[in-house]
Amino acid sequence: MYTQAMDIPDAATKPAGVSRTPDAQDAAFEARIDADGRIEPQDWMPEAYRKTLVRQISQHAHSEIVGMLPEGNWISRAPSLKRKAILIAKVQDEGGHGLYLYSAAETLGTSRDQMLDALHSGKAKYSSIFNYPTLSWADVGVIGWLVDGAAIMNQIPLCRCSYGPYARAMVRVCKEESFHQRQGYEALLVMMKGSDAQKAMVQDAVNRWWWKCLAMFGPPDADSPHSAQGQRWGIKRISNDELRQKFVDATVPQAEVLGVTLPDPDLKWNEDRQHYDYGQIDWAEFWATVEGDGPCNRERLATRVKAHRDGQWVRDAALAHARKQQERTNKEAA
Ligand code: BYC
Repeated sequence: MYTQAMDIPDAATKPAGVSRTPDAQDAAFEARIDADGRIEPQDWMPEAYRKTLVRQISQHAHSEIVGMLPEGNWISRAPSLKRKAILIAKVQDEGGHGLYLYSAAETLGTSRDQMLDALHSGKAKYSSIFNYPTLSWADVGVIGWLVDGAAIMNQIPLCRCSYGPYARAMVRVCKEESFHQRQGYEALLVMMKGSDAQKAMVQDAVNRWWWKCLAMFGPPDADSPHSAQGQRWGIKRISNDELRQKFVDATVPQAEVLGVTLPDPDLKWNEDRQHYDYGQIDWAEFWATVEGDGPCNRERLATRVKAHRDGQWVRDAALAHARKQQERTNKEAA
């Protein structure tokens, strides 16, 4: 899909037979970025740009794969066949997103094995949000509404990321995330028309997930080591704080329609700013979770490592099949 073999060099790559000096390569890259152009796998790029993308795209891929676990827990306990079918489709989509993203990261010269080793050894990060438990069926609806809602807010600007394969993968991912968000919100709307116990279950889930979703956007801009350079390179288009604010502004009216309270006494419309003000996020708790000490970090990682080990026979069988096919082709060609 991302093969470079047939690509014709263009403005930012060296013309055939002409070797560019490092300064000229750098200038061509910067000019392309300044012109809001796309960088493709065959283009020269600074090592720091490549590393930043490998870090972000692989963390994003890990988040999609680990993100299958909290909701996957509920597939066998979904309250109806309809909800079960929707949930299976959603969790399967997340798996697909992980695979596109691993493929996009591979175009930067890293291997799937290297990325998975980093995840399984605890070196690589994945989104903090997936280290919290899903305690009731309402959590599945709230993950769709708030977690996928936050994910879309963060990911729409990534469709314009300067790195082509990542930007293109994000277009499809965002379309699917939009379905995920709607199915979650619709499931909650149905519950909020139900019994008092169902309404209480939704409110409890909102109370537990709200603050974690705000933290998902990453540290405040002033404490975000990668933001300035990420924005300079056109990888990040909108800052962590700006996206968080957009998410709050979009979600408050949705909560009103749903009939739930967002658990923040400081949440109020600010006429001067034309935005909602909101309270303090617990950053100590966020960092503890990111560093491996959240309620489910160990369980999530252990589940992924076991799944990978249990899948070894599938990888072995696929390789044996590919070898056999190759031998047959070679024999026929001989
Ligand atoms: N959790 O300088 P910063 C989904 C780390 S999956 C953990 O702001 P950056 C879904 C950050 O990595 C959603 N770590 O960094 C799936 C960095 O650490 P390192 C996943 C976090 O990269 C299933 C350090 O903090 N989405 O949609 O400029 C079901 C400093 O941060 C978090 C993506 O991955 C966090 N929340 O900005 C449902 C989107 N936040 O690497 C839904 C792509 C920050 O130096 N990624 N850190 O060790 C991004 O947009 C950016 O990487 C971030 C962080 C906004 C997340």
